[in-house]
Amino acid sequence: MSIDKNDTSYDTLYSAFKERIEQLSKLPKMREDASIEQVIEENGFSRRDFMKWAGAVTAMLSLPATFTPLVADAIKVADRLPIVWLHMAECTGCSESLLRSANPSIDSLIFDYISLEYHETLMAAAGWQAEQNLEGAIEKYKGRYILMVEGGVPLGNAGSFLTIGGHGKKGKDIAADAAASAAAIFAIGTCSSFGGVQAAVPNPTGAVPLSKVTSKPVINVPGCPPSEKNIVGTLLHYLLYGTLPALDAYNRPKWAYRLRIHDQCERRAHFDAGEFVEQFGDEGAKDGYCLYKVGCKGPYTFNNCSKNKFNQGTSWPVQAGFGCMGCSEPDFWDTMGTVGEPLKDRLYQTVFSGAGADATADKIGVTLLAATAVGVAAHAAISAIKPPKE
Ligand code: FSX
Ligand code: SF4
Ligand code: F3S
Repeated sequence: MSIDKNDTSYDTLYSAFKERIEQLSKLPKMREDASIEQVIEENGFSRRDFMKWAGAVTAMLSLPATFTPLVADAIKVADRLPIVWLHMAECTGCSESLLRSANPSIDSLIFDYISLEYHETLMAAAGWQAEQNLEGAIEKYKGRYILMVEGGVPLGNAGSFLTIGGHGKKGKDIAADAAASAAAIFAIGTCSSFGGVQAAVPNPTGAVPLSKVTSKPVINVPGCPPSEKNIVGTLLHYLLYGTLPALDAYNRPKWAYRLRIHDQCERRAHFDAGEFVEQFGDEGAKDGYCLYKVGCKGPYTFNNCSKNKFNQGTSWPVQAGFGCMGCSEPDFWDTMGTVGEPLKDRLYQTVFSGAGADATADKIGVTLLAATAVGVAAHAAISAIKPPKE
């Protein structure tokens, strides 16, 4: 049964998911050593923890709670989808956000469990063997594997950056060839989605988003790094639906990126009341006031960080008291102004405005952001008539 996007009834969706999980479960198991339940249990999580996690992911994907057992079942067949993970120009923070933790979360364990057929940070192979592994995985799982790419693709200097392997293949060609035979393509992190830090002015390596080296659809999962939940959730969504998710104007899954940081922020009441941190360490900071005046870019940024958080769900930038830097927006290094200072009424413009934008309600164009800027400026003005908290 394929999922009819016009039939939104949950009964139909439930049956379609069930059928898809059954189909996937018939594919060869790629991990013979252990089931995901075993892996989770061995790492100190109970079945109750696992179901609680599945319930949270179900809600995150905007599905009703009755779908929780299905989400849990989907995880059990997650090893049936082979994954090729490439590193382009980046800091490996995206992989690190999932993998390098003393106490792995359920998301990290799942990431570890899925069939990573090729991942340069994790695999033992090097040189010729690594190159062969990649070519072998692409050939063996042609049209079936999911391609996840971390990092921008440098096109400068005739694309000679990231030339690796025995055949001296260029990074841009490795990415383009892997994309050509993939069933689905996910750009993991802001670098892969939008170019990221290396694409910041003056962009010495000519770094571009992954979508510039393939004509196939690319789902962007930005954030520098993205949360582990948004990475695993994107995979799960594909597992369940078998199709690409609804996307916003920048090809980000709407289930994760449709709302602004500012609209889901625990400090929002202080913003509305005109109560701002005036400088780091002041009394307002101690009382958890709004961070807008010390540079929070939450009003211009679309992401679900306050819900998912980082470091095993312990905190996120605003909770930590620094504010949002806009890391899931295109070209945030260049367009979000000075760190620690507000954008005020400056218009937020990106090279993507118009080019990649569609005409949906989530058009993150100048109009919306200009309106936001006015709203922000008006609220910030309230604090001018309220004495700052000493
Ligand atoms: Fe780093 Fe990933 Fe930032 Fe980029 O993350 S955390 S520079 S988004 O590609 O490794
Ligand atoms: Fe939260 Fe930042 Fe918005 Fe203030 S400006 S309410 S800290 S997102
Ligand atoms: Fe990035 Fe802002 Fe979230 S800086 S991690 S989008 S709070």
